[in-house]
Amino acid sequence: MGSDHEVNDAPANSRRRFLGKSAALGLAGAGVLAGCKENGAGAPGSASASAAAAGKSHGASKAHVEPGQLDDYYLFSSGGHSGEARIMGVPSGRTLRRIPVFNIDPMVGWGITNESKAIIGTKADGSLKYTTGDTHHVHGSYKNGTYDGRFLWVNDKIHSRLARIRMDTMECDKITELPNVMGFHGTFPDKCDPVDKSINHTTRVFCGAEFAIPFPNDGRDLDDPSKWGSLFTCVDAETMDVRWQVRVDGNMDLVATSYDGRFACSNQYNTENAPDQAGMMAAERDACVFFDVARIEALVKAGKFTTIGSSKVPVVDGRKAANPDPKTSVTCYVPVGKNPHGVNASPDGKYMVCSGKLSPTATVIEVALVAKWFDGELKTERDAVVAEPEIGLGPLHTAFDGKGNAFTTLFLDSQIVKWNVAAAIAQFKGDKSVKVVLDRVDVHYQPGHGYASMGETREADGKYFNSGNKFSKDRFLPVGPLHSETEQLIDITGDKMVIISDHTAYPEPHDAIIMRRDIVKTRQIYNMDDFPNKVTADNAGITRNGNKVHVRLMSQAPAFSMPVIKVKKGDEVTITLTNHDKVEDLTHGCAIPTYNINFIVNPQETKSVTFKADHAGAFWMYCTHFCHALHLEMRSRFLVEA
Ligand code: CUK
Ligand code: CUA
Ligand code: CA
Repeated sequence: MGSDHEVNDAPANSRRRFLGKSAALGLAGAGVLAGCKENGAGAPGSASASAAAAGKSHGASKAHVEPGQLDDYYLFSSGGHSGEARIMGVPSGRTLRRIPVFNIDPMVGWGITNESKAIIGTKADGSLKYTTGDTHHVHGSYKNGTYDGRFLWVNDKIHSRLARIRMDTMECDKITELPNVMGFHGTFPDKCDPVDKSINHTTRVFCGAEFAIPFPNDGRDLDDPSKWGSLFTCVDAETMDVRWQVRVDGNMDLVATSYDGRFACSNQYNTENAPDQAGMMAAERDACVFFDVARIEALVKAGKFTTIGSSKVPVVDGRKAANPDPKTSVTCYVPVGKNPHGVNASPDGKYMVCSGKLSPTATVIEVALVAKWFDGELKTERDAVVAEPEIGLGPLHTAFDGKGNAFTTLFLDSQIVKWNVAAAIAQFKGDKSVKVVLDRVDVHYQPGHGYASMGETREADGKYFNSGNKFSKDRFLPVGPLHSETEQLIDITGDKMVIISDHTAYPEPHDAIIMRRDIVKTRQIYNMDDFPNKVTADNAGITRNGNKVHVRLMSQAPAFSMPVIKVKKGDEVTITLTNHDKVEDLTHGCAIPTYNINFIVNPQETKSVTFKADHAGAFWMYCTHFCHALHLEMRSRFLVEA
């Protein structure tokens, strides 16, 4: 096949140097990507494809979870521009749940019920402020350097919102819109407090903004992008209020946090601060910016901040010009490869790895050396870099196995490369005898995020790596011009990576985490008393206040508590429904034709909807969720008098 992507062919990369500007521009071009199918690695029949096929027969049993058996891990995934988050089982790849967050989901009634609308946010007229979202990164709350199973956070890149999902119910309970930023992309919770070491759990969530905008963005400075800027934001993990922001030089992309709590950091691909693509690729190096959290908060406490527009959030200046002395600086810009992508913390807490994207390298930054720079003991920021191995073309994201090895997705090479961090450091020091790249495996095709089981915790266990591929091309039955994405699960327990299964993903997941199942403790049913508006036999029925009608309804299989509900045209109707069934998994639905009402209530749960009764007639309010042999008969007459 004439492929130069041989498995284990480390030297193949040595002849590829940094991508030139024109080649890099081609990155975005369809030609380059389309070419992968015909000529690229892993095309059907190539050596590497047969290697993958061989792996399949070997691995099929490893990914197979017998009927009735449970997976060992949960996979919590972003859903991209679907606006949702998702839960899958690992290793089976079974889809377990979709969690609506920034999108509307009639299955559960997200964006339809009053309760979910209040979380998403409404305009003065009660309609939703936004109905779209773009989720990229899901991360869990930490305790002692590993997941504690309390919360997940997920970003919305379109409208710069951070959402929290409570893991006992796997539902979004808060959404915060970040002020004065655009393109909120990377997010990561802290792992402990930078000052008070007794606080060894997540209390802050950090958010990086990709796009520069005018401050405030009210129509000023439209023709002068040199005045635009980006802010790094800290959100309180409990209250979800925005605590502070930092103005930076350049932009931010992905975010990572150190295990000691001192730093958050973000890779920057636009240190040039350019408004156009050519300008964003002008510099040979970009940076990974480190934030000293305690110093930022000391400045906020001392009142050394500004505010922007109508926002009251303190904004600290983290630009280089405002921070000439490392000993007092709040930021440290460590030079890394050209236009880097992900930044990931190694599970031993020692390193941050920035993937090169337009450079065929990964940059390894030692956290302790960054701390030395902040103490004034390091000559240059670059001295914090302890390795920069060449690993392949288009490195995007790196995961770890907890045994000293890193696994990086290579977007252009359509490969996962396994490399050893200690060997890379030795090589950087001048040892030419070490083998840095240990293995390569072709994936299908163009991987974006890759993540390992428990890989972003101190409990990284080196069992599975999932490659989130952006193109599936020929991997699945064709379903029209829009393809499914391919998620490929890789067994990383041995020296060689083995692809053990393909599963599909609706476009388009970015990052995800793989969490051991014993950490996740969900409720079986809701607690009725958690809902202040619960409906019981004491308050059920209809009450009227002027033209406001409140229908308090109960469901218990196979019936709603009222067979007939009569209102008048023009009434503002609120229906509050409490599900009195206590049996696990016994969900009822409530749909009203013409009125666009559709939601469910799980056992012991209460939800409400409010709408205007503007059509006279008879409407069957029916149960949508198959609940009983008399499910089809579970309906009431909603009558609207003319
Ligand atoms: S990003 Cu999509 S593959 Cu939004 Cu984390 Cu890198
Ligand atoms: Cu209740 Cu179907
Ligand atoms: Ca750049």
